[in-house]
Amino acid sequence: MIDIVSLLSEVEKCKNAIIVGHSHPDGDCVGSAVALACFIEALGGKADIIFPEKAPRRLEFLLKNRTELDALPENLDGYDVICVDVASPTQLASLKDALIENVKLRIDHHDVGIPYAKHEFVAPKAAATGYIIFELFKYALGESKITGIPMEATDAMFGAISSDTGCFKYANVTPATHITAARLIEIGANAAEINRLLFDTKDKNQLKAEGIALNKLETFMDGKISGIAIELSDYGDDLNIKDFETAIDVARSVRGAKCAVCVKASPTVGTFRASLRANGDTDVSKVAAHFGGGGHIRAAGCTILCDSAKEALSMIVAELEKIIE
Ligand SMILES: [Mn+2]
Repeated sequence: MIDIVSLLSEVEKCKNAIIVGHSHPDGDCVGSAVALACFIEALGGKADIIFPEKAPRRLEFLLKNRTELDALPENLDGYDVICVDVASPTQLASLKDALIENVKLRIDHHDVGIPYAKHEFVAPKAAATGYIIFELFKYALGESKITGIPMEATDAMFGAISSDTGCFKYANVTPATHITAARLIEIGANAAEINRLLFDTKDKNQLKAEGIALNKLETFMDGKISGIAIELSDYGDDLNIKDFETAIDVARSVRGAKCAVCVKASPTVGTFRASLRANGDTDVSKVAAHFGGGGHIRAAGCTILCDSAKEALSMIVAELEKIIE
């Protein structure tokens, strides 16, 4: 684990924080940002939240009554910028240029990444960044720096951990993950409702997108790789790239697939977003890194510039074939 004592002393100095998450914010990123905002407020400070793009609708419940900033302040003097769950500067996307020289703290659990903050607190063994925020709450409580854990933070941290572990299903889950989840439930986290909203609730458009993804499912290397390529034309009139966020799960669920890839055309012509997943020990973050992206061993992503999603998919499959046994 990280040095929680130094982390707390650094966070205590952040009286007017701007908490920043990564592009395409996920449940861990949103939940960790909310929980950290609650923590800084509990210490008597102020905290705002911003992501390169607004949190997707399915994660809005984690924000409760909090609003995201529409834009960064023109001048960051007097603000303490803290990044949560952001592995590398490229993940700051549209906020990168304004922030890159100004990030005071990075709280994260990605082991592959490029350091960019003045103080880096990275715990690769933590299943989620939300886990680290809970460590912070527990330590501060023990030191009587705060008087309690607000329910908003409890739910946000449970959501963060559940989200990054695929509802406690992924290989990143350790006994410590379950113990932490149990503690959060003990102090009131609405576990069943949060898990239902995270995993068993889908917009109609998302289901429609999964249907399209299913139709476009292909396998390679005798079924060891499953892939989906979503072209701009697949979006039709009513779908967009965000509706295809869970299409990767369709590819990942194919029996025998060691690796799954989903490539989606971005609205910017010639730009394709790829998600990679491994069902075993194949390190897909290496392939993502080959294309300038990053992530974890079993879940990673990258952006590829080429002519079609299909072409991007074959480029990735060619790299995966080199590392799959
Ligand atoms: Mn995370």
